[in-house]
Amino acid sequence: MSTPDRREAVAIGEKAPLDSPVSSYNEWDPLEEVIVGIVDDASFPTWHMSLPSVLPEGQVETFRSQAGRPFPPHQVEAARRELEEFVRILEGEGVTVRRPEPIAQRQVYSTLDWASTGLYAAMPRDALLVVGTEIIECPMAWRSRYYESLAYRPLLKEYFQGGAKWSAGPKPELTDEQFDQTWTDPGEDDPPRLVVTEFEPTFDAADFTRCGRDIIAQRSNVTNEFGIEWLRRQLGDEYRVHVLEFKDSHPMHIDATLVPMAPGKLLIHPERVPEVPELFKSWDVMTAPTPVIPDGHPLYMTSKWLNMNILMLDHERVVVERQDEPMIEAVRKFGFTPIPCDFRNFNSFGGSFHCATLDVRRRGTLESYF
Ligand code: DAV
Repeated sequence: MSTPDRREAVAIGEKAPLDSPVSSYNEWDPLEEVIVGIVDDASFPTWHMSLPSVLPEGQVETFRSQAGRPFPPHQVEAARRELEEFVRILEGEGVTVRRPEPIAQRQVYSTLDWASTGLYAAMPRDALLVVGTEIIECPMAWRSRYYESLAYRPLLKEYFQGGAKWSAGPKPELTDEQFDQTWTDPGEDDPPRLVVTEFEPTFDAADFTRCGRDIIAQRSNVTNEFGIEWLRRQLGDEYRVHVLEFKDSHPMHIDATLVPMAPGKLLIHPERVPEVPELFKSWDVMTAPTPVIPDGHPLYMTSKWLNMNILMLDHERVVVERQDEPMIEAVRKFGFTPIPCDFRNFNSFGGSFHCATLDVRRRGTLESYF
Protein backbone atom coordinates (compact mmCIF):
# COMPACT_ATOMS: atom_id res chain seq x y z
CA MET A 1 0.00 0.00 0.00
CA SER A 2 1.56 3.29 -1.03
CA THR A 3 -0.21 5.34 1.64
CA PRO A 4 1.54 4.99 5.02
CA ASP A 5 -0.80 4.26 7.88
CA ARG A 6 -1.10 6.66 10.79
CA ARG A 7 1.49 4.97 12.98
CA GLU A 8 4.04 4.74 10.17
CA ALA A 9 3.42 8.39 9.42
CA VAL A 10 4.50 9.25 12.96
CA ALA A 11 7.51 6.98 12.65
CA ILE A 12 8.74 8.65 9.48
CA GLY A 13 8.23 12.06 11.05
CA GLU A 14 5.44 13.42 8.85
CA LYS A 15 2.87 15.69 10.39
CA ALA A 16 0.54 13.04 11.81
CA PRO A 17 -3.19 13.62 12.30
CA LEU A 18 -4.50 13.63 15.88
CA ASP A 19 -5.09 10.21 17.26
CA SER A 20 -8.81 10.60 16.62
CA PRO A 21 -11.61 8.07 16.04
CA VAL A 22 -12.63 10.33 13.14
CA SER A 23 -10.04 10.45 10.36
CA SER A 24 -10.94 10.34 6.69
CA TYR A 25 -9.37 12.46 3.96
CA ASN A 26 -10.69 10.93 0.77
CA GLU A 27 -13.20 8.48 -0.69
CA TRP A 28 -10.89 5.50 -1.07
CA ASP A 29 -8.37 4.85 1.73
CA PRO A 30 -8.94 1.55 3.61
CA LEU A 31 -12.23 1.87 5.48
CA GLU A 32 -12.07 1.09 9.21
CA GLU A 33 -15.30 2.55 10.61
CA VAL A 34 -18.51 3.66 8.96
CA ILE A 35 -21.94 4.91 10.00
CA VAL A 36 -24.81 3.20 8.15
CA GLY A 37 -28.19 4.98 8.17
CA ILE A 38 -31.52 3.63 9.40
CA VAL A 39 -35.02 3.79 7.88
CA ASP A 40 -36.94 3.83 11.19
CA ASP A 41 -39.93 6.16 11.02
CA ALA A 42 -39.02 7.29 7.47
CA SER A 43 -41.74 9.76 6.46
CA PHE A 44 -42.83 12.10 3.73
CA PRO A 45 -41.91 15.51 5.13
CA THR A 46 -44.22 18.44 5.70
CA TRP A 47 -44.77 20.00 2.28
CA HIS A 48 -42.40 22.83 1.35
CA MET A 49 -42.02 24.86 -1.84
CA SER A 50 -38.32 23.87 -2.17
CA LEU A 51 -39.13 20.18 -2.74
CA PRO A 52 -40.10 20.32 -6.46
CA SER A 53 -36.62 21.61 -7.34
CA VAL A 54 -35.25 18.10 -6.81
CA LEU A 55 -38.16 15.64 -6.80
CA PRO A 56 -38.53 13.46 -9.89
CA GLU A 57 -41.43 14.25 -12.13
CA GLY A 58 -44.49 12.47 -10.87
CA GLN A 59 -43.43 12.52 -7.19
CA VAL A 60 -44.46 16.10 -6.47
CA GLU A 61 -48.12 15.12 -6.12
CA THR A 62 -47.21 12.13 -3.94
CA PHE A 63 -45.19 14.35 -1.59
CA ARG A 64 -48.02 16.86 -1.43
CA SER A 65 -50.73 14.32 -0.69
CA GLN A 66 -48.67 12.14 1.67
CA ALA A 67 -47.01 15.00 3.60
CA GLY A 68 -46.44 14.03 7.23
CA ARG A 69 -47.32 10.35 6.63
CA PRO A 70 -44.97 7.36 6.78
CA PHE A 71 -43.47 5.92 3.61
CA PRO A 72 -45.25 2.64 2.69
CA PRO A 73 -44.36 0.20 5.51
CA HIS A 74 -43.61 -2.78 3.23
CA GLN A 75 -41.08 -0.65 1.32
CA VAL A 76 -39.49 0.54 4.55
CA GLU A 77 -39.24 -3.08 5.74
CA ALA A 78 -37.65 -4.21 2.46
CA ALA A 79 -35.13 -1.37 2.72
CA ARG A 80 -34.39 -2.29 6.35
CA ARG A 81 -33.59 -5.87 5.32
CA GLU A 82 -31.21 -4.63 2.65
CA LEU A 83 -29.50 -2.35 5.17
CA GLU A 84 -28.98 -5.40 7.42
CA GLU A 85 -27.41 -7.29 4.53
CA PHE A 86 -25.18 -4.30 3.76
CA VAL A 87 -24.06 -4.14 7.41
CA ARG A 88 -23.25 -7.88 7.40
CA ILE A 89 -21.22 -7.47 4.21
CA LEU A 90 -19.27 -4.51 5.62
CA GLU A 91 -18.56 -6.34 8.87
CA GLY A 92 -17.49 -9.39 6.90
CA GLU A 93 -14.99 -7.18 5.08
CA GLY A 94 -13.53 -6.09 8.42
CA VAL A 95 -15.26 -2.71 8.77
CA THR A 96 -16.68 -1.49 12.12
CA VAL A 97 -20.30 -0.41 11.55
CA ARG A 98 -22.11 2.14 13.73
CA ARG A 99 -25.78 3.16 13.53
CA PRO A 100 -27.66 6.33 14.49
CA GLU A 101 -30.35 6.39 17.19
CA PRO A 102 -33.90 6.51 15.85
CA ILE A 103 -35.59 9.86 16.51
CA ALA A 104 -39.29 10.70 16.03
CA GLN A 105 -39.81 11.86 12.45
CA ARG A 106 -43.52 12.70 12.46
CA GLN A 107 -43.48 14.89 15.55
CA VAL A 108 -44.10 18.55 14.66
CA TYR A 109 -41.31 20.93 15.65
CA SER A 110 -41.09 24.65 15.11
CA THR A 111 -38.84 27.70 15.11
CA LEU A 112 -39.99 31.32 15.52
CA ASP A 113 -40.99 31.30 11.84
CA TRP A 114 -42.22 27.90 10.71
CA ALA A 115 -43.15 24.34 11.70
CA SER A 116 -42.27 21.02 10.09
CA THR A 117 -42.05 17.27 10.55
CA GLY A 118 -38.93 15.26 9.71
CA LEU A 119 -37.77 12.85 6.99
CA TYR A 120 -35.42 10.08 8.22
CA ALA A 121 -31.91 9.25 9.41
CA ALA A 122 -31.23 7.05 6.39
CA MET A 123 -28.54 9.17 4.70
CA PRO A 124 -25.70 10.14 7.04
CA ARG A 125 -23.77 11.33 3.95
CA ASP A 126 -26.09 14.34 3.67
CA ALA A 127 -26.15 15.52 7.27
CA LEU A 128 -22.53 15.11 8.38
CA LEU A 129 -19.27 15.94 6.65
CA VAL A 130 -15.99 14.34 7.70
CA VAL A 131 -12.83 16.15 6.61
CA GLY A 132 -9.76 14.71 8.25
CA THR A 133 -10.33 14.51 12.00
CA GLU A 134 -13.20 17.01 11.92
CA ILE A 135 -16.87 15.99 11.80
CA ILE A 136 -19.23 18.80 10.81
CA GLU A 137 -23.00 18.98 11.30
CA CYS A 138 -24.23 20.57 8.07
CA PRO A 139 -26.56 23.58 7.93
CA MET A 140 -29.11 21.74 5.78
CA ALA A 141 -31.55 23.72 3.66
CA TRP A 142 -34.61 21.51 4.12
CA ARG A 143 -36.82 22.39 7.06
CA SER A 144 -37.63 18.68 7.34
CA ARG A 145 -33.95 17.97 8.01
CA TYR A 146 -33.45 20.69 10.63
CA TYR A 147 -32.94 18.27 13.51
CA GLU A 148 -31.64 15.31 11.52
CA SER A 149 -28.21 15.38 13.12
CA LEU A 150 -29.78 14.64 16.53
CA ALA A 151 -29.93 10.99 15.48
CA TYR A 152 -26.12 11.05 15.42
CA ARG A 153 -25.56 12.95 18.68
CA PRO A 154 -24.59 9.87 20.76
CA LEU A 155 -21.93 9.06 18.15
CA LEU A 156 -20.77 12.68 17.84
CA LYS A 157 -20.29 12.94 21.60
CA GLU A 158 -18.39 9.66 21.69
CA TYR A 159 -16.13 10.69 18.81
CA PHE A 160 -15.47 14.06 20.45
CA GLN A 161 -14.57 12.40 23.76
CA GLY A 162 -12.21 10.17 21.78
CA GLY A 163 -10.33 13.14 20.32
CA ALA A 164 -12.23 14.19 17.16
CA LYS A 165 -12.94 17.81 16.31
CA TRP A 166 -16.74 18.35 16.38
CA SER A 167 -18.24 21.43 14.75
CA ALA A 168 -21.47 22.64 13.15
CA GLY A 169 -22.38 25.17 10.49
CA PRO A 170 -24.33 28.21 11.68
CA LYS A 171 -27.90 26.97 12.20
CA PRO A 172 -29.84 28.59 9.33
CA GLU A 173 -33.15 30.26 10.09
CA LEU A 174 -34.71 28.80 6.91
CA THR A 175 -37.21 31.63 6.68
CA ASP A 176 -38.96 32.31 3.37
CA GLU A 177 -36.02 34.56 2.32
CA GLN A 178 -33.83 31.44 2.16
CA PHE A 179 -35.88 30.21 -0.82
CA ASP A 180 -36.57 31.86 -4.16
CA GLN A 181 -40.31 32.33 -3.85
CA THR A 182 -40.55 33.03 -7.58
CA TRP A 183 -38.88 29.73 -8.48
CA THR A 184 -40.32 27.88 -11.45
CA ASP A 185 -39.18 24.55 -12.82
CA PRO A 186 -36.46 24.79 -15.49
CA GLY A 187 -36.80 22.30 -18.33
CA GLU A 188 -34.57 19.20 -18.29
CA ASP A 189 -32.25 20.78 -20.87
CA ASP A 190 -32.15 24.22 -19.26
CA PRO A 191 -29.48 25.48 -16.89
CA PRO A 192 -30.45 24.97 -13.27
CA ARG A 193 -32.46 27.61 -11.51
CA LEU A 194 -31.59 27.05 -7.87
CA VAL A 195 -34.34 27.37 -5.29
CA VAL A 196 -31.99 28.15 -2.40
CA THR A 197 -30.96 31.82 -2.09
CA GLU A 198 -27.82 33.37 -0.58
CA PHE A 199 -29.69 34.54 2.54
CA GLU A 200 -27.65 32.40 4.95
CA PRO A 201 -25.10 29.59 4.45
CA THR A 202 -26.66 26.20 3.68
CA PHE A 203 -25.14 22.96 2.47
CA ASP A 204 -25.55 19.20 2.48
CA ALA A 205 -22.33 17.22 2.88
CA ALA A 206 -23.20 15.17 -0.21
CA ASP A 207 -22.53 18.18 -2.43
CA PHE A 208 -18.81 17.71 -1.62
CA THR A 209 -16.41 14.93 -2.54
CA ARG A 210 -13.01 14.63 -0.91
CA CYS A 211 -9.69 14.03 -2.68
CA GLY A 212 -7.21 14.81 0.10
CA ARG A 213 -6.22 18.47 0.03
CA ASP A 214 -8.65 19.07 -2.83
CA ILE A 215 -12.36 19.03 -2.14
CA ILE A 216 -14.77 19.17 -5.06
CA ALA A 217 -18.07 20.97 -4.52
CA GLN A 218 -21.15 21.88 -6.50
CA ARG A 219 -23.81 24.48 -5.93
CA SER A 220 -27.20 22.87 -5.80
CA ASN A 221 -30.78 23.32 -4.69
CA VAL A 222 -29.58 22.80 -1.10
CA THR A 223 -25.98 24.12 -1.22
CA ASN A 224 -25.32 27.81 -1.83
CA GLU A 225 -22.12 29.83 -2.35
CA PHE A 226 -22.44 31.21 1.16
CA GLY A 227 -22.36 27.66 2.53
CA ILE A 228 -19.37 26.66 0.39
CA GLU A 229 -17.50 29.78 1.53
CA TRP A 230 -18.31 29.01 5.17
CA LEU A 231 -16.84 25.55 4.74
CA ARG A 232 -13.78 26.87 2.91
CA ARG A 233 -12.99 29.20 5.81
CA GLN A 234 -13.78 26.55 8.42
CA LEU A 235 -11.32 24.12 6.82
CA GLY A 236 -8.58 26.72 6.40
CA ASP A 237 -5.44 26.80 4.27
CA GLU A 238 -4.73 23.08 4.25
CA TYR A 239 -7.61 22.48 1.82
CA ARG A 240 -8.60 23.80 -1.59
CA VAL A 241 -12.34 23.78 -2.26
CA HIS A 242 -13.08 23.71 -6.01
CA VAL A 243 -16.59 24.54 -7.18
CA LEU A 244 -17.48 22.70 -10.38
CA GLU A 245 -20.52 23.11 -12.59
CA PHE A 246 -22.30 20.24 -14.24
CA LYS A 247 -25.02 19.87 -16.82
CA ASP A 248 -27.78 19.12 -14.35
CA SER A 249 -31.04 21.06 -14.35
CA HIS A 250 -32.03 19.81 -10.85
CA PRO A 251 -28.79 19.42 -8.87
CA MET A 252 -28.78 17.99 -5.35
CA HIS A 253 -25.68 16.04 -4.26
CA ILE A 254 -22.57 15.38 -6.31
CA ASP A 255 -22.36 11.63 -5.60
CA ALA A 256 -24.29 10.44 -8.63
CA THR A 257 -22.48 12.85 -10.94
CA LEU A 258 -18.72 12.87 -10.24
CA VAL A 259 -17.28 10.00 -8.21
CA PRO A 260 -13.52 9.75 -7.56
CA MET A 261 -12.91 6.03 -6.90
CA ALA A 262 -9.16 5.93 -6.23
CA PRO A 263 -6.14 8.12 -6.99
CA GLY A 264 -6.23 8.63 -10.77
CA LYS A 265 -9.60 6.89 -11.27
CA LEU A 266 -12.80 8.84 -11.84
CA LEU A 267 -16.37 7.72 -12.49
CA ILE A 268 -18.62 10.23 -14.27
CA HIS A 269 -22.23 10.60 -15.32
CA PRO A 270 -22.39 10.48 -19.15
CA GLU A 271 -24.64 13.52 -19.59
CA ARG A 272 -24.08 15.64 -16.51
CA VAL A 273 -20.31 15.66 -17.10
CA PRO A 274 -20.00 16.27 -20.85
CA GLU A 275 -16.34 17.21 -20.46
CA VAL A 276 -13.85 15.94 -17.90
CA PRO A 277 -13.05 18.86 -15.54
CA GLU A 278 -9.57 20.34 -15.98
CA LEU A 279 -8.49 19.16 -12.52
CA PHE A 280 -9.03 15.51 -13.52
CA LYS A 281 -7.48 15.73 -17.01
CA SER A 282 -4.68 13.29 -16.14
CA TRP A 283 -7.02 10.74 -14.49
CA ASP A 284 -8.46 7.59 -16.08
CA VAL A 285 -12.15 8.20 -16.59
CA MET A 286 -14.99 5.71 -16.72
CA THR A 287 -18.45 6.76 -17.87
CA ALA A 288 -21.21 5.12 -15.85
CA PRO A 289 -23.23 2.51 -17.73
CA THR A 290 -26.94 3.16 -18.18
CA PRO A 291 -28.80 2.20 -15.00
CA VAL A 292 -30.99 -0.91 -15.08
CA ILE A 293 -33.63 -0.04 -12.44
CA PRO A 294 -36.97 -0.78 -14.17
CA ASP A 295 -39.40 2.09 -14.79
CA GLY A 296 -42.00 0.71 -12.41
CA HIS A 297 -39.66 0.68 -9.42
CA PRO A 298 -40.48 3.53 -7.00
CA LEU A 299 -37.76 6.19 -6.74
CA TYR A 300 -39.26 8.88 -4.54
CA MET A 301 -36.44 11.37 -4.62
CA THR A 302 -33.79 10.64 -7.25
CA SER A 303 -32.99 9.58 -10.77
CA LYS A 304 -31.90 6.04 -11.62
CA TRP A 305 -28.26 7.15 -11.64
CA LEU A 306 -27.93 5.91 -8.09
CA ASN A 307 -26.01 3.07 -9.76
CA MET A 308 -23.01 5.46 -9.49
CA ASN A 309 -23.54 5.95 -5.76
CA ILE A 310 -20.98 3.34 -4.74
CA LEU A 311 -18.88 2.92 -1.61
CA MET A 312 -15.14 2.29 -1.82
CA LEU A 313 -13.76 -0.01 0.91
CA ASP A 314 -10.19 0.67 -0.23
CA HIS A 315 -8.34 1.25 -3.53
CA GLU A 316 -9.78 -1.99 -4.91
CA ARG A 317 -12.99 -3.17 -3.24
CA VAL A 318 -16.22 -1.38 -4.11
CA VAL A 319 -19.80 -2.09 -3.02
CA VAL A 320 -22.22 -2.08 -5.97
CA GLU A 321 -25.90 -2.99 -6.38
CA ARG A 322 -26.33 -6.72 -6.92
CA GLN A 323 -28.85 -6.49 -9.77
CA ASP A 324 -26.82 -3.85 -11.60
CA GLU A 325 -24.80 -6.22 -13.78
CA PRO A 326 -23.58 -3.54 -16.22
CA MET A 327 -22.05 -1.58 -13.33
CA ILE A 328 -20.54 -4.71 -11.76
CA GLU A 329 -18.91 -5.53 -15.10
CA ALA A 330 -17.80 -1.94 -15.67
CA VAL A 331 -16.03 -1.51 -12.31
CA ARG A 332 -14.31 -4.87 -12.81
CA LYS A 333 -13.03 -3.72 -16.22
CA PHE A 334 -11.90 -0.46 -14.61
CA GLY A 335 -9.64 -2.48 -12.27
CA PHE A 336 -11.76 -2.84 -9.14
CA THR A 337 -13.19 -5.77 -7.17
CA PRO A 338 -16.99 -5.46 -7.00
CA ILE A 339 -18.79 -6.56 -3.84
CA PRO A 340 -22.48 -6.96 -4.76
CA CYS A 341 -25.23 -6.12 -2.26
CA ASP A 342 -29.00 -5.93 -2.80
CA PHE A 343 -30.07 -2.33 -2.36
CA ARG A 344 -32.83 -1.57 -4.84
CA ASN A 345 -35.51 -1.22 -2.18
CA PHE A 346 -33.33 1.14 -0.19
CA ASN A 347 -32.76 3.12 -3.41
CA SER A 348 -36.45 4.07 -3.36
CA PHE A 349 -35.71 6.44 -0.45
CA GLY A 350 -33.23 8.61 -2.29
CA GLY A 351 -29.78 7.11 -2.15
CA SER A 352 -27.50 4.14 -2.48
CA PHE A 353 -24.32 2.96 -0.73
CA HIS A 354 -22.52 6.33 -0.65
CA CYS A 355 -25.58 8.22 0.62
CA ALA A 356 -26.40 5.54 3.20
CA THR A 357 -22.97 5.78 4.81
CA LEU A 358 -20.50 8.15 6.39
CA ASP A 359 -16.91 6.99 6.46
CA VAL A 360 -15.74 7.97 9.90
CA ARG A 361 -12.28 6.50 9.65
CA ARG A 362 -10.10 5.47 6.74
CA ARG A 363 -6.48 4.46 7.25
CA GLY A 364 -4.44 7.16 5.53
CA THR A 365 -3.07 10.67 5.70
CA LEU A 366 -3.70 14.06 4.12
CA GLU A 367 -2.18 14.07 0.65
CA SER A 368 -2.34 15.87 -2.68
CA TYR A 369 -3.58 13.87 -5.66
CA PHE A 370 -3.38 16.55 -8.34
O1 DAV B 1 -29.22 11.40 -9.63
O2 DAV B 1 -31.00 12.02 -8.70
C1 DAV B 1 -28.85 11.42 -6.46
C2 DAV B 1 -27.96 11.87 -5.32
C3 DAV B 1 -28.34 11.28 -4.05
N1 DAV B 1 -27.54 11.75 -2.95
C4 DAV B 1 -29.79 11.92 -8.70
C5 DAV B 1 -28.99 12.43 -7.52
